[in-house]
Amino acid sequence: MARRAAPLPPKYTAKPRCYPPGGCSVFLRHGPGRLALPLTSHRSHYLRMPTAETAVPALATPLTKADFLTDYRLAWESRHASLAGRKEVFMGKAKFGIFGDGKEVPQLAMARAFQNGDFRAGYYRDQTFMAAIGQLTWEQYFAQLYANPDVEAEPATAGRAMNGHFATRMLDEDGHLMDLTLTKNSSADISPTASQMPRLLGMAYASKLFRQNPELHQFTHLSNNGNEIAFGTIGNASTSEGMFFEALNAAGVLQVPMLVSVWDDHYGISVPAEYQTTKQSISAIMAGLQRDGEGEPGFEIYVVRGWDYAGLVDTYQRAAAVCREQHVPVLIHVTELTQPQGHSTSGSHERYKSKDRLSWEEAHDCLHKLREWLLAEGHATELELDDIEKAAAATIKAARTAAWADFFDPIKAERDEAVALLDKLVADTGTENALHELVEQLKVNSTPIRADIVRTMRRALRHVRHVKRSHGRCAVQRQLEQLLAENADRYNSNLFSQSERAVGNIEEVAATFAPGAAQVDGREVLQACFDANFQRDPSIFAIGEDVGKIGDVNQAFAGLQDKFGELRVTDTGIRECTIVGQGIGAALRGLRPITEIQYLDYLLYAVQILSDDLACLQYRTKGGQKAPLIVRTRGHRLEGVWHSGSPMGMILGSLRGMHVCVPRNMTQAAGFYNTLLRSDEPALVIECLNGYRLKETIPSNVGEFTLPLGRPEVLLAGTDVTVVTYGSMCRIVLEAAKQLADVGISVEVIDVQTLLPFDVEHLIADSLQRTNRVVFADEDVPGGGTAFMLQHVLDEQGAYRFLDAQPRCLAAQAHRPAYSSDGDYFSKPNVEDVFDTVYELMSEAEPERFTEIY
Ligand SMILES: Cc1ncc(C[n+]2csc(CCOP(=O)(O)OP(=O)(O)O)c2C)c(N)n1
Ligand SMILES: [Mg+2]
Repeated sequence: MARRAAPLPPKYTAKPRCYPPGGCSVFLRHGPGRLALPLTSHRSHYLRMPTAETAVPALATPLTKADFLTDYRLAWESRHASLAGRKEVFMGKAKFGIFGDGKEVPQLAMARAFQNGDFRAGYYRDQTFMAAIGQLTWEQYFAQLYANPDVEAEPATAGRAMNGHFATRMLDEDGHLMDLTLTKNSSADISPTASQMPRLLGMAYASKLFRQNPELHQFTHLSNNGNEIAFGTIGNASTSEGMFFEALNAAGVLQVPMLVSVWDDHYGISVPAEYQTTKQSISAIMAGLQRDGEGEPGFEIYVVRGWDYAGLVDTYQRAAAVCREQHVPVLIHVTELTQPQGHSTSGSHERYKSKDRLSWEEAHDCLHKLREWLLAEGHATELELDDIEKAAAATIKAARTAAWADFFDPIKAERDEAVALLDKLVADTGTENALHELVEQLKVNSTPIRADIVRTMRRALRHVRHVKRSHGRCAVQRQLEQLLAENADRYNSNLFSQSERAVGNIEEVAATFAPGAAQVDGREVLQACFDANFQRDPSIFAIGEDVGKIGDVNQAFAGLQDKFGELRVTDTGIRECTIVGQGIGAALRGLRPITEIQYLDYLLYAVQILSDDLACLQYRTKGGQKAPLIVRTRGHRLEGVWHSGSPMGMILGSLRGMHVCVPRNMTQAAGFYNTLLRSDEPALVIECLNGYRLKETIPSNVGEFTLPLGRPEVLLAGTDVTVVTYGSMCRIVLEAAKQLADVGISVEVIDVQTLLPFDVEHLIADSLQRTNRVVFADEDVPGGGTAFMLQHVLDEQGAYRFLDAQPRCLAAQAHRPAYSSDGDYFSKPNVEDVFDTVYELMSEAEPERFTEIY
């Protein structure tokens, strides 16, 4: 398709729609003792979609000249930071840069509406906002650009997440949530466009729960009666993503204090709005969300130009007031923004913007407009503003210099220390060799990175491997080990919780069974478990499709909504991605959600957000944030293509940082829930879809007993072959084992119980030491869950040495399972498949005793 030139913004300055009709609203209320901000009519671009008028709130502290100049200074500091950041990348001091230039002014207005206790979920343009709320220093900004791995220097991500990824630290050194009502909070940004939206919804939803559920009023360190707004920011082009629409619809349904700002610069990298958004206007197409009046469901929608400081401050004050007080979600479409330096350091925007567009952007640069406004309104003189701009440049220069020294000096010191040790090695071995050259290279490297140091030391030790272990060689080795440990902490730590509530620290409590305990349907075991946990901890709640009124499609929550109320056991729309996001955001704020995905096959809709957001949260903040969300689902085997899936390979490959429990029955599932609900880590629990009506003995301590994660259970002891499996395959393997016993083969059946973590004590290797033969069986496609188990046992546990026969994997067919009982038999591993696989192993070993069947 031939691309038309992007329309010039001045064309869409066509008559703004104003409300009330006939004129735009007044700016900050005039009043005695208050500095009113006169807003001349020609600049009055504050727009509002038609609705009942809300009162114009006054700023708690009216803005003064000093405030304006503070904002001006911040705006210019931010701009200089962007300009300097780009240069740093081009000088090779950072690998990539994406900056907030052109978006400064609306962020200052947003910051003025942001209060202690509020939360942000945003994206990479928000440096001005983060600085304005006092949660980003310019040194930290540069530290992140340089990827400084020191959490003191770069508290958002410890250099892990690339520049422009903001976050505040919400956990103390012990991994406990701090008092979040006292601070301005930002959840941790991620790169996938619009992925901040699901979490944003959850953070706003938490405010609703804190306000409306009296049982939660005791948690005063988490919320001040639900007064907190969750502020979201998103680029105009990213609103094309499905999860943007899903999150907005859900917020309208839920009526939660979510305030979304769209920074509209007309582009998404090189692609203009005509390719992104119907009518090229997100506010126009979302207009149907607008509520009809106070007390009615829906949104408040505002449109305001991004260079109109006065209009922006006014809009944000109004928007935040209605959002905070009435829990009405708000969309603020901030138009006419620019990108002075283009999208990022990856290329220049001259390639795809016309000359006219570029000159329009120059003329509408929000900083220039802010300057014009300050002068026109008499708030400052040219001289004052010139001085502020100069001072801002100096501030940034100093911050950049300090941040670089802070980043680079320790590396240089490490390099110098390494060189000193390596020089001794060279002295031992002479200079006429490759080792000498290697060390010289490191010595003259003017910009070494840590990999250069470690690489050189590893190669140096390789060179001297034949030399007698000298003092020098041992010293290099010791230093290398220390550096490897330090770098493991810098780059590989904090995937999981380090607190005393990490799953491994939860006290083990055995299940107890009263004599003659009742045999009940599996779903009743779960129901009793949830009942007990809901009573124990008021911060636990469950949401999902059909979870509320009917108590989930398999009835494990039956009756619990009646007992605990609609805010604890809650139906949601069909929206897997934001069901999970709702849980992530609420868990971040200290609540304990259980979010349900109705069937495992539909987890696909949520895998992206689980992977990109939840699973890596602790890692990407180096322990600065946590979201102990439990995702409950069911699957493995039932009927047909979309209700029988067991895509473990997908899960295991994408959810590192979460725990994955695969209980074989509902009692085991209850044990995992009891453990997880006492810990502070996120997990996925996959129940057996065909197990809810099977009879189980209910433990007398059904809400208290805990199961450790990562400990397999031997379901049947045997001596000939070990079969390693989990979930609903356990029953099939046990049945096959019975039939194999009839022909004289003794099978040891092991249920791994959890795939992540996997057999932490290497119990499976112990079993293989006895049986010397192994089959890994599950219902995933070949190369999925079975390959994962095989890698762990043979490679990590080193159990290949115990094997007398080729290890075997028994999985489902490589396609989705077909419908009907025949479809199941021929798609999924069945008893005969297990029997034959084990029998073949024994037939190989003792062909005369176990003669070939076929
Ligand atoms: C899911 C996903 N697809 C593609 C990208 C690559 N990408 C990064 S930013 C961007 C454009 C975003 O444009 P917009 O939302 O308008 O924000 P702006 O950068 O213009 O402020 C794209 C396509 C990404 N980060 N995530
Ligand atoms: Mg854009």
